[in-house]
Amino acid sequence: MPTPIAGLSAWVRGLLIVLAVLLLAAAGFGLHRVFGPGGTATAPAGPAGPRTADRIVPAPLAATAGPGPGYRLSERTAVRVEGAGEQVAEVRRIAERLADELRRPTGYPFEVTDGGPGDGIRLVLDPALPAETGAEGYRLTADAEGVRITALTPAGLHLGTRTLRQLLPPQIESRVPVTAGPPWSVAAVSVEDRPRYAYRGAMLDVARHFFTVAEVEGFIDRLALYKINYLHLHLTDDQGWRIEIPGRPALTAVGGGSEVGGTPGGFYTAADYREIVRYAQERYLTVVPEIDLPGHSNAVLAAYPELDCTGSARPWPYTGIEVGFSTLCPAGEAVFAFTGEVIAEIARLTPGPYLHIGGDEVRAVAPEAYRDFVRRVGAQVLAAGKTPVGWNQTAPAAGPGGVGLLQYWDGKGRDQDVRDAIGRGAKVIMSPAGRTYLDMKYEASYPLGLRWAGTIDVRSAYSWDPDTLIDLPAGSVLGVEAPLWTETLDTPERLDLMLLPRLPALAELGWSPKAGHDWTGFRQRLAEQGARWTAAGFGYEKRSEIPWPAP
Ligand code: TNX
Repeated sequence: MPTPIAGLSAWVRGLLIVLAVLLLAAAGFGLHRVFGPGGTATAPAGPAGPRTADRIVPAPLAATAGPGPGYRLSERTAVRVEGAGEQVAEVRRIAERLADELRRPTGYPFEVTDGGPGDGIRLVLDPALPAETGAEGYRLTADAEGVRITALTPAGLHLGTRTLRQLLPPQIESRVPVTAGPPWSVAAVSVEDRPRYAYRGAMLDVARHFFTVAEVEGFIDRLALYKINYLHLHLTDDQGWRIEIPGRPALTAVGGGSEVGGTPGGFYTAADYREIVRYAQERYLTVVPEIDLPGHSNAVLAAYPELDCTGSARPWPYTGIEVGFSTLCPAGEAVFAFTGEVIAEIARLTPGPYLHIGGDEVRAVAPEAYRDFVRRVGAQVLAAGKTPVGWNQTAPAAGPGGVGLLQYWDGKGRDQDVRDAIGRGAKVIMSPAGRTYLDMKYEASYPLGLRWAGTIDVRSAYSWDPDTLIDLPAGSVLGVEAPLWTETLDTPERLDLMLLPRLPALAELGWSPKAGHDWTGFRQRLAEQGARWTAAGFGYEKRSEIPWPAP
């Protein structure tokens, strides 16, 4: 049957087809919201096409594909800093770091300049942005003229640059020149973004196995990709003490020299620790140091046996993985002199607002004595100018003058204690072991990790809501954290296998609006992160739940 256009001349037919294609393209690329509360993603462009905003992890608050071809980086692309006031120097440092990251794979010079006309990547501090943009929000637009990131703060600009990297092809993560690379293009887009929670953390246990400064910095690199803003370091435990304290040399001389399995361990000098803090800060992560008290303290008891008044110490070195046996003497001036010295030094070395005092799994002390101990140590932390953080067992000691922030990890019927503490003014970080513990196995047969809190595949790491997992008053959850305990993890390669791909699941719960959470879309976006990790030289576990593209 002849179609209605069959009778027209070939020329007119051609014109109609071109018009139809243009109309379809306009409908597809028109101001279409790809993410937003309850929004859905548009179909992703093919792997070779420019990367669109529907591929970002964690998903932004809102992203709109723009008209036109977007922006292509070239030899002439400059990074331009705009704004006035004292924060401009910091924006310049962000620009320098972005330029440096882009130079390595592309080979382009990426000159950093002040404002000026012309195309390029613009970082703009804009006090006229709406207040709801907040301390970490940003806007990013890309069109043929370039990329423009605006924010109220340098932190917001930095986070915008993390999104920009995800809008470029995966090879942009390469630390070495990419010779046969793709075009370095960003699709036309407009992104508006800010986090759901102020606290998005990950913890590394450097006590069960020690990790060097360079290895911790590598860990920070992985967190920074996903807008994680707190690094909690578990610095002390039964198997080792990992930070130098002046006046208490045996802590490291004795307690630093071993780890799980009996290998040599190690510790950080004050300079090492400051370097970790600096590296984290440069990537807008705040270090939260943890000194675990009064339990998990066998290394202290080995170094200073006079602090053991209950006879809880095991012979040193303790290289096993049992928990809950050791405790410092819960009372007496000698123990508080010790905790006071340690807290003062850690507070002195730490610019961030928090100091974690542990408080978990103390089986050898009666509840009253435990509560009084935690209160007193909490007061020492406050006197040192920091907010005390404790695992949820410290809830009875939380409130004014004591622990201000609880890290929720085990249910065990203690939820009411947490609610009571919230009633006294405490806030909560959600780290439920069965969802966020990155040392749990993916499945029972997985060779690494533990399984006391169950197995955690990527889907279960993603499919829960920090606000409602337990019944808490609205507004009491400050954020989320994924702890990585290292009883079974002794190399950075093994850390990677547990961290990736589960960390991005937690990062998205912490950053993206709840209404946009969607496993089907998330696993698609996560699949594309694999090529980024490979380009960056990061290992990951190729879980079959994720539709990784064929190599
Ligand atoms: C529980 S969670 C612990 C740690 C262990 C971890 C192993 C918490 C506060 N305590 O001491 O390393 O389980 O998964």
